[in-house]
Amino acid sequence: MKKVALITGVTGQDGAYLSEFLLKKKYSVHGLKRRSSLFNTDRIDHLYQDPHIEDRNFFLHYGDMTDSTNLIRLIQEIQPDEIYNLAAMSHVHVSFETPEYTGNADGLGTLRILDAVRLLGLEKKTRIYQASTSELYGKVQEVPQTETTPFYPRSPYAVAKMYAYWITVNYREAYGIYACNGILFNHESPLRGETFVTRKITRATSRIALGLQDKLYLGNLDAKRDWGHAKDYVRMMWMILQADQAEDWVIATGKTTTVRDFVRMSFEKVGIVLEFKGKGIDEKAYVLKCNNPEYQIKIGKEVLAVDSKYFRPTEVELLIGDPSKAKNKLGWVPKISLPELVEDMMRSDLKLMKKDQYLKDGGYQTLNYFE
Ligand code: NDP
Ligand code: GDR
Repeated sequence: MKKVALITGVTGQDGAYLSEFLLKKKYSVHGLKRRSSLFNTDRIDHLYQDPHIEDRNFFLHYGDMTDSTNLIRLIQEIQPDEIYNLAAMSHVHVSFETPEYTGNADGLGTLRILDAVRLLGLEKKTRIYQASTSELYGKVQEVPQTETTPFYPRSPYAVAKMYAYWITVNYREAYGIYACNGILFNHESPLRGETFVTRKITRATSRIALGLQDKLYLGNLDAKRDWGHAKDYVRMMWMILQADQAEDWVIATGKTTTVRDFVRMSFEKVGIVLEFKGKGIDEKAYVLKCNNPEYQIKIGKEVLAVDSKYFRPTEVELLIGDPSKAKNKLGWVPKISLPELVEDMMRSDLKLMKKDQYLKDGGYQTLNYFE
């Protein structure tokens, strides 16, 4: 019998990689997608199957984390062996603008999934993975952060995810549901949303090298993150649900890097060496050397400045996870290093931006949004 999985947030970065992963494992994969006025399935279009063919193994359903009736009906119809609850308003900065919605989708949305499983009597059948986050640690209490480090959330997003974390633990203890939190540290890829800092940097670096953009504006360059590759992290989501016992797990690389160094690494991938000058809001970066004759970029050109609009009302300064439990108990280790991640993202964005250059030269409009 094929295993059946339901992925909420199937159109997101992790949803796309997890769908690929589970389809390779011969799962029947059902994804929850929101209705949108534009197509929002770019990341999973290569997996799409015409609804008219027989023997399909990839199915999309309209739904929303704020709609209990929809979630209950879908779970009843699909009868999933595994639910991966990845859907969320996942942007930390945006959560300060939409705190109530974030609480509803990210916090109560998780309760809706757990309670649907309970109401439908699926407690013994359906295993649930909850997409928890290193943002729970927030203000530094301990370094590196482990499964026992106290939480101190610093944004409406993190507070909503803290509710989701504990309601997952509570439903496990109260009703015996196999429900686990994966406390995942930042993970990136060529499919990362364009407004998260890594992707914003790799897109801008490519555009600046190609002469399509003048400058990159960022916020806090001193923030440190433990960055891994999303492909490694979705593998662990699946491993978590195959373990003998339902538990909570930290998934991280154990290394941390500043935003500034991520910028430096991205520019180095196109042969551009940067020099950073100034501090805080006045910090800027200039081209010191360009080792690639393909790019006509002037030495001394200012390519990066700080804009306070990207500062958060409360910031998470330092994240570094200790993945020892995942390594020792499940044998998980990340296979893709940070330089390889930057390489992967830069290769992909350079290709995309060369397409933009071609379109622009042909007089067509290209995406011009850099928030
Ligand atoms: P993305 O932002 O790329 O994807 C989020 C997904 O959730 C999208 O499919 C989005 O749909 C969907 N979604 C948002 N709101 C709703 C809603 N109300 N109802 C239904 N679907 C909704 O996130 P990632 O793939 O990066 O992350 C996956 C999960 O893991 C998220 O819960 C995130 O908070 C969490 N996480 C992510 C980490 C990371 O570094 N990437 C680290 C730790 C946790 P649409 O495409 O229509 O917008
Ligand atoms: P984060 O990711 O908040 O860690 O949440 P993001 O990439 O948005 O920010 C990382 C750090 O970079 C700093 N920063 C900027 N961030 C953005 N987005 N844009 C900027 O211009 C900029 N300049 C500096 C931020 O201040 C921050 O310190 C991600 C999301 O995927 C969450 O859903 C997930 O839970 C956590 O990772 C783990």
